[in-house]
Amino acid sequence: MFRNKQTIKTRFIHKAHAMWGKPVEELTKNEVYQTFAGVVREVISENWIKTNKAYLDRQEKQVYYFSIEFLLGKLLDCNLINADIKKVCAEAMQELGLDLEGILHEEPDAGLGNGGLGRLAACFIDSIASLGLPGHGCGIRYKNGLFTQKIVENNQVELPDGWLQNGFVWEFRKADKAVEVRFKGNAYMKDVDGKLECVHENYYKVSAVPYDVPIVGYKNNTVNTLRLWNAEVVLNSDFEEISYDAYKEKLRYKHMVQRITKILYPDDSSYEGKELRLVQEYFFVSAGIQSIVRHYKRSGADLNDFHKKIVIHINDTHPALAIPELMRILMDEEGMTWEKAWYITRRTVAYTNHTILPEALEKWSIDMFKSLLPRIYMIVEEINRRFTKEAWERYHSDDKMRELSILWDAQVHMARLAVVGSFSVNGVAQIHSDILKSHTMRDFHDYYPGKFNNKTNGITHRRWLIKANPKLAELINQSIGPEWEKDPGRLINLLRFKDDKGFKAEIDKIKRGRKEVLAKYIKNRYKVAVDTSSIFDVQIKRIHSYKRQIMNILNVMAVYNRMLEDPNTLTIPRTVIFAGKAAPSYHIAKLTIKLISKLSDMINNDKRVNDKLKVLFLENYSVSLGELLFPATDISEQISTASKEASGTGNMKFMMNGAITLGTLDGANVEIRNAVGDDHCIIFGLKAEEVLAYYENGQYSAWDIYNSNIQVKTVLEQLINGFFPNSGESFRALYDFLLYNNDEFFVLKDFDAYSKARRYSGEKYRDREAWLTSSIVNIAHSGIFSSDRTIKEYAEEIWDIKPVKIK
Ligand code: 4GP
Repeated sequence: MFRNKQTIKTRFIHKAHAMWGKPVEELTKNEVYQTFAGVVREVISENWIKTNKAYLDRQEKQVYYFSIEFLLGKLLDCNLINADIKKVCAEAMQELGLDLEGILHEEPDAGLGNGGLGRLAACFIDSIASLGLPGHGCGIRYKNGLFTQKIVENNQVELPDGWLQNGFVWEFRKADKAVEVRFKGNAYMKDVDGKLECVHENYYKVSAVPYDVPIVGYKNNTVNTLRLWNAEVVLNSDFEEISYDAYKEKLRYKHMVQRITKILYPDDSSYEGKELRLVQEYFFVSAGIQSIVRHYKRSGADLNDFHKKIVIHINDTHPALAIPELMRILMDEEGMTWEKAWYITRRTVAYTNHTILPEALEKWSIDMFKSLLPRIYMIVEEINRRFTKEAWERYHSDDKMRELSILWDAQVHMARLAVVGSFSVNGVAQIHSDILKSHTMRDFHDYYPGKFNNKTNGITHRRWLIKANPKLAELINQSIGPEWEKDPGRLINLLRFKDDKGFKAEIDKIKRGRKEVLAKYIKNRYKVAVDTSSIFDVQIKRIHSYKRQIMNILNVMAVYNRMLEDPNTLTIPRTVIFAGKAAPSYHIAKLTIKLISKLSDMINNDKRVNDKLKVLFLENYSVSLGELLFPATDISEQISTASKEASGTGNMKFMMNGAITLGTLDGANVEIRNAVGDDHCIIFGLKAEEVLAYYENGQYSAWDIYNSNIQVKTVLEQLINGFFPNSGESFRALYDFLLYNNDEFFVLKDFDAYSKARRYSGEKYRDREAWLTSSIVNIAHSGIFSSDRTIKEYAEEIWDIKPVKIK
């Protein structure tokens, strides 16, 4: 009933009166946004209620996707598109004298994630709902998202991201569904009438209050739930006595509780930081599982069938405590035996690994773990005792135990716990899954050969094409019809147009238009004029040594050097764009930003080159900035050291918007290359096997390259020889990292191949017709990288869940 223009207008006016006591003309921009989003929220709620009821009635199996990050970005536009009310809303707003595009801008980004893993979770819940699958997200309602990045005098500065300041329109606080989570204290087993029972006492309690966010499926009436947990104090009678000590204790407790959901990624360089992260992990996992079990029991189903009706998918190891927590609930609260509880748990939990970087594989000191979660520790110890006993009987080998034991070297190894306690372990691209099996988790793969599988990542084409690039989506609709929106594999039909002059001209025009939009943004914000006929060459992702932004910028330095000698070096002007955040305590990453920013100042102000070359570092990379950048890009930089990037998903967003990949055979680049063919992407550099072999045989020497390659030597020396004015010794650490640390990520080794690939990309771009064909071929093949394909595979091959139709 809300779906016609008149009702939307009437609702809007009433809501404005009720919320602000003002007529529409007097509303501020933000008030307009909140009012409008409030109306949309009402439209969505109807189907939300229906969906929940259908799930309860039908008792279909459901999946819960547990993730410590959900990098949602803005939701309003996507909700309008998915609920199929964008057009009617735009008209209604226009008749009220308001502009929908302006309203959409007002929404803050929900930046509850660092990067790939968090954005993947957001794409997944969108696809789950859009495929009509019964599935929900479970995470943390951080009061501050990832920091806001500013570049001040070439340095990254981190400011708090208070995204909740004006409230979050999409959340529904469900105070009646709060649960209690317990920390610390002591736990022991006690004989009660001949039966051992666990006693956990002297713990402190935290109230976990859910905030539910509706996740709207694409034109299918399904509305699933993302449940985000907030930590709150438990008003406890113990504190009622108002002595000074009690008051102090109360304040201390309050402070401790509020910290839990205050920030996204506490600095874990200190003990307190690490402990807080573990607190967060247990907090949301315990709350999530308690609420699932409670809901399940209320539905009247038999707990013995839990695994037949529920899947808990853990997005990396941050939620791996789901395993001992489910065991705890089934045994301590539901009275099951160990054997029964383990049988159910191992059939309920599935695990995705997202990285093979050793520093990212979570480990906790046993001392910390045990003191924070005494009962959970007892359970982990018992899981490990039983597992290692079995493994010992099979191998009788200390070497094997070192690789397999969950408890080793005074640490709890979370990935091992996740493998032992789950029924499925998957990597996120074929090459990554293969490396997991052959290297990182080789011994586990030998032990449980059937457990490992691959699910190549994907991205939601609704956000990354339909929303981010509406003109391209419209052109596709006109050319192959709208069926691809529900079945993105059909984008392949665009191949028909790969040599069609008229179609190519349209593609060219759309890209040009998006480059103009980006150029305008850059001009307004950075006062730099960029040439829209230059190649937009873009690397946007977290700043990390293995992603090798450093190789990109060193190449720009080399090009700059050459241009000063020969102004005709660059045949086609190029605009090199970077964006991405560095973790606050990651020194080398912050220096990389500084180097980019310094060089950008130099080049953009150097009249000798700046009509041909520009370099930009765009601040505060976010989902919304990505939506501006992906459609405007010509060249997608995917240059990680082969074997290191588990998948990448930015690579998919670029190709879907017609950019050409310039990359190594790493992560999903391999599958992109296989799909589009060598003529439509640019591949260079060491292969994963070669990189892994160097790590094993130790035969790489960065100094050899430095001494034999004059270009490499020159740019490295420029880091320390005063080439950058007023920089003193700033960049010596980068120089040392590349040389004295023997260039762990093979930047120097790949440097020449990369420079050649970049030069080749310029030549390729010059042949406009061929370039546009490549662009179309990329868009046509991008359907397989829709997260709908990925989620179908999860649903069929791991979760065993089926769509539920909502009338
Ligand atoms: C990322 C991986 O680095 C990236 O390759 C992958 O595409 C993404 O997960 C989603 O699977 N990992 C993380 C992380 O973001 O925090 O480990």
